[in-house]
Amino acid sequence: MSIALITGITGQDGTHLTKLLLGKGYEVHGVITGQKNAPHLAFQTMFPGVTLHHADLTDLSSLIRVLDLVHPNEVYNLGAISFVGLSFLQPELTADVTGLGCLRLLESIRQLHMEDSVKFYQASSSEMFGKVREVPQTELTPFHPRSPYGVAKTFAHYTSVNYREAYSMFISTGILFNHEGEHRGHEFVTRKITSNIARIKLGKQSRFSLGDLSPQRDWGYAGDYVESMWKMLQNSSADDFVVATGKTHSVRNFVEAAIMSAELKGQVEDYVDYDLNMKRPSEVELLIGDASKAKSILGWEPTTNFHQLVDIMVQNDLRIESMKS
Ligand code: GDR
Repeated sequence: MSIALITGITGQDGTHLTKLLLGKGYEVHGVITGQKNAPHLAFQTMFPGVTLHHADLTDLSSLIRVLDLVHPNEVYNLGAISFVGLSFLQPELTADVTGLGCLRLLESIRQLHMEDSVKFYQASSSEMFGKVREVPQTELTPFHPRSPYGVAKTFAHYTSVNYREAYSMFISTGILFNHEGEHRGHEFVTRKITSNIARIKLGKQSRFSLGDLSPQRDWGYAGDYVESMWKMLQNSSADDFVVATGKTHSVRNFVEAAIMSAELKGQVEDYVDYDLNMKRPSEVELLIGDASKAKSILGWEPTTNFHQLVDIMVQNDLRIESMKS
C-alpha cells in the first residue's frame, strides 16, 4: 500500500487530496501545526482513517521525526501561509513557512537518506508570475512576484528544482493557478463573494464589501487540480507543470456570475461596496495559464468550467446558510 504524507492537510487542497488518495487505497498521514483545534477535529471527523501528526514547517526536527515515523512514498507539500493579503502583514513568517518550510522538508528527507524512496510534490503558484511577462503563462515564463507570498513561493519553487538537479530527487512542482470550491476559506475573494451572495439571497443582509474588482484570474475547481498533483507523482520523471483552465475572468465577472447563479436581480453595484482596506500594496492584474504540457504529458485536463465552479460554490453556500439560524 502506498503511504502519503501531506503538509497543510486540513486546508482546501489537503481536503480534496485526502479524499482522492483514500479513494485510491493510500494510507494517508497529515501534518498539523499548533494544538488540536476545531478545524483539526472537523477534519478528523470527516476522515477518521487519516493519521494526523504534530509538526511545523518552521521546525526542522519535528519534520525529521514525522518523516522517520511515517516513511512515506509520496510527500505533498501543501502547507503555507497561503493568503496573499496576509503575507503583506506578516512577510517574515510567510518567508519562513512558505519559503524555508519547503527547504526544511527537503533537507529532512536528505538527512534521513530517503532521497531515493520519496517522491515529492511542491505546491508552486501562479502568484510567482505576478507582473506577467507574457500571456498566457507557461512553465518557461519568467517570474516577477508581487507579494511576500509570491516571493516565498518562488524561493520554494527554485529550491525544489535545485534539489531535483543537485541530488537527483523525484521532485515535481505544480504551478497551480487559482483553484476554488466548497472547501475554500472565507478570506479568499471567491468564497467571500459566494457566501455573501447566498446570505443576500436568503434575506440575511443586503450588501457586502470587496476591494479591487478589476484583477483577472484563471479560476479552476480544486477537485480537478489535486488530480494533477497525484498524476505528477505517478509520471515516469519529475518536472514542472502549469495547471490552469486557460480562461480568465475578473473579480467583477465572478460577482456577476454569482448573482446569476443565485437568481438575484440587479447589477454588481446593487450589492457591493468598495473597501479600501482590501487593496494590496502591489497587485497581480492578470493571470491566465497554458496547461498544454500537463495535458500532453500527464493527460490532465480540467473538467469544471467557470460557470460550473461558481454554481458549485453558490449552491453550497445557499445550503450552508439556509441551515444556520
Ligand atoms: P489570490 O486570491 O491572491 O489570487 O491567491 P484571492 O482570492 O485572495 O484574491 C484574488 C483577487 O481578488 C482581489 N480582491 C479581493 N481578494 C480578497 N481576498 N478579498 C477581497 O475582498 C477582494 N477584493 C478584491 C485580490 O486583490 C486579488 O486580485 C490565491 C491563493 O489561493 C494563493 O494561495 C494561490 O497561490 C493563488 O491563488 C494561485
